[in-house]
Amino acid sequence: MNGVTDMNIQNDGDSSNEMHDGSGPSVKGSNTVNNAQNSHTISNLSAGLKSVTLSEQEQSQINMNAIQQELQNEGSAQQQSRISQFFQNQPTEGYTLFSHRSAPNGFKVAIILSELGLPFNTIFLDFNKGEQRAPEFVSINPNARVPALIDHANDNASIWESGAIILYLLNKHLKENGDCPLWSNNIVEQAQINSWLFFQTSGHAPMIGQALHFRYFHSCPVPSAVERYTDEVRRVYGVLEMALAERREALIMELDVENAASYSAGTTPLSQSRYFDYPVWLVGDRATVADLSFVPWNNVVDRIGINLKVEFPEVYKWTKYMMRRPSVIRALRGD
Ligand SMILES: N[C@@H](CCC(=O)N[C@@H](CS)C(=O)NCC(=O)O)C(=O)O
Repeated sequence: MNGVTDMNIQNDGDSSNEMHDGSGPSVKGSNTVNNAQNSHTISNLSAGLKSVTLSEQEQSQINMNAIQQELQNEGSAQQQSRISQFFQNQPTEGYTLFSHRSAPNGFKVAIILSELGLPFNTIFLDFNKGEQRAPEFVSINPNARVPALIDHANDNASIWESGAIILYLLNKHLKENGDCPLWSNNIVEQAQINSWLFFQTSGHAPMIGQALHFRYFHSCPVPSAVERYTDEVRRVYGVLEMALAERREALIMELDVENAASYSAGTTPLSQSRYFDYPVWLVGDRATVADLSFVPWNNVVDRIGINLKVEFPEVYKWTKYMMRRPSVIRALRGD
């Protein structure tokens, strides 16, 4: 932005007519830009601007800035109108999910909505246009990030933070149906599911997010940051791998009874069991939100150089099973 110093405007000391249009020089009273050559005089721009002389180059820069500002204003008016329009005329039923085309946290919620068979529409915000900072959106998510959800059938109740949204959907489903396939009626199991869910939202997603940031988007290379966050993601996957491997061992011992003794003695490797590729889940004997919340991030982790198939085979099998579920496929497609 052009400023007083750039334009070398001299203040005559009269501050009563200060003006600033945001795109050009800040000018006060009778200011003069001194340029020996190629200068001309602009007058009558405002009562406060009596005489300012500018070089042609400076003048064309000002014109360019003014045009850019106008285009920006136009763009932001359009963007606000899309979001404003929605908020002024909200649906009366179903859910609206605010997401972004490349935001795993948004797809996480879409997967749960889809799994529960709930009717929802997705508004994919345009971050380049700053739609996440539109006042109406910030009024439902003070953190100005996706995802956020509106439950139109419940007085347009709005919820933000992916974990909180998921818990809302589970509790509502449980209350209305007396049961929820992705959750549990048992409070101990609920706590176990929550442990994994909180681990996902606080330990898994942010570490991958930081690793991606330092690998691709940071303003300058910081190899130590790339290494630290990638290592931390590997540590997180180590925790998951161990938990799933324990579940696998328990399952094989339970179902492969005739070979259990040789597995225990270590004379036959577990990989020879016909249950070695059988699906296992973090809590209980079915997929819950503990498992499904990891899917969209597992789907992008190769971009930070982690090969799940090679490095974390149980995590890989687990992810593959979840990725085959029709509702997960639909949600990841953005349907
Ligand atoms: N802890 C939040 C994280 C939300 C978040 O960071 N969302 C990202 C996309 S995955 C976002 O909206 N970024 C927009 C921005 O940084 O302006 C959650 O799980 O909902």
